[in-house]
Amino acid sequence: MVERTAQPAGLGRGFWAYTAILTLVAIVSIVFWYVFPLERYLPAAIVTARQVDTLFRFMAATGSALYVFIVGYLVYFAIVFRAKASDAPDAIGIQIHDNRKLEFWWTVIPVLFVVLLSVVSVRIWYEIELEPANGLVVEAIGHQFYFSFRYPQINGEVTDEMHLPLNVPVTLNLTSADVIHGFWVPAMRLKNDTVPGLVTSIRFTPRLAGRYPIICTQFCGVEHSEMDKQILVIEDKDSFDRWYKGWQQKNANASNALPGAGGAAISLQGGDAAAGKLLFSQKCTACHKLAPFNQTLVGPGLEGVLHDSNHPNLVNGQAANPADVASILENGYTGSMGAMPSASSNGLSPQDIANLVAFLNTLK
Ligand code: HEC
Ligand SMILES: [Cu+2]
Repeated sequence: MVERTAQPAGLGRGFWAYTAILTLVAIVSIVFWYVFPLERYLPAAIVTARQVDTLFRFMAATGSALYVFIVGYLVYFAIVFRAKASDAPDAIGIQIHDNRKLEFWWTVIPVLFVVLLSVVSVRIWYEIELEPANGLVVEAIGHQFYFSFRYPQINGEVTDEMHLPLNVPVTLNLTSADVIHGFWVPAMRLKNDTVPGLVTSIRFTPRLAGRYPIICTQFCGVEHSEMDKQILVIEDKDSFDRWYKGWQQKNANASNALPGAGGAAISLQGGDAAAGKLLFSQKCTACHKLAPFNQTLVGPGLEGVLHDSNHPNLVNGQAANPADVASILENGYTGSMGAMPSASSNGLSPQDIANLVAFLNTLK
């Protein structure tokens, strides 16, 4: 086998003409991505959607230009340096190694490109993160197979459309009642998974009224494909207020009422400690040990939650009695340790809560 260091071999007669054509095609593809009317096909529903589009255009343009050159030269060399009919059947091409100049440039150019890409992405990510955190706080909870929404001052859950007022900053807290789902509104260009037992948030400000599909992006079970039917409605303040009042009335007596909203307290009669023990192992052990209070996992140890004279009060300052524990299970509580999910995020029925409290009451 003949090996030799690369020689400035002839590139073929048409090489520079071909390079000129590739350059032209690359320029056209770059211009294409910068003039393409993205928003005609996918409206920019929130303030930072356009930043994401800027990143998309940049990546699509540079990606297309690279593609044109790489595939272009691949095809060119395959044709120009193909085996000749006169070559012996077992002939191999000239074996070449080491070309300092080439190796230098094919290292430096991609590195510069990746650095540029990360600078552009980090700047855009920063702008998205800087979105104001105040304003309206809404929860979206993934279920098999729909999303439900909770709003301050609306009892229970909103289960069809999600409404948001124009130009009001929103913090959307995401979690799941069963398996992992993905909350995605393409028109917002924002997406996040909803994970059971975990609350994550995305922040944004709606800027364009309209109706936009919400899509689940994690394969979450047999009816996953049905999770593209719900709509995010962005509308002016008046329409939003009307919708909001409508749900306040509709849900006035919803079973998982928020504290102080006049909802009935959960009946703890007939709590089944054995059923509660099983449920505890399924829904609570990710965050709680059956150990003394100070043995924290995510939340405190719960062994003595109802019978520990060292801890007469619950984390929310209420006395440690069954009714107040039930209230924490129902409404959730966010304190110094983090977020204890509410019954709707944990998927607990009133009977489940009664069973859990009966179980916790047996621990001493
Ligand atoms: C995602 C983690 C998480 C899950 C899941 C979770 N909890 Fe909690 N829980 C917490 C955190 C964190 C706290 C403390 C909140 C604080 O004060 O910061 C807490 C507090 C509590 C308290 C009050 C304890 C006290 O001493 O005041 C009780 C009772 C409780 N959880 C019961 C449960 C039960 C029952 C379940 C299962 C249905 C459960 N939790 C599931 C995180 C969790
Ligand atoms: Cu899903």
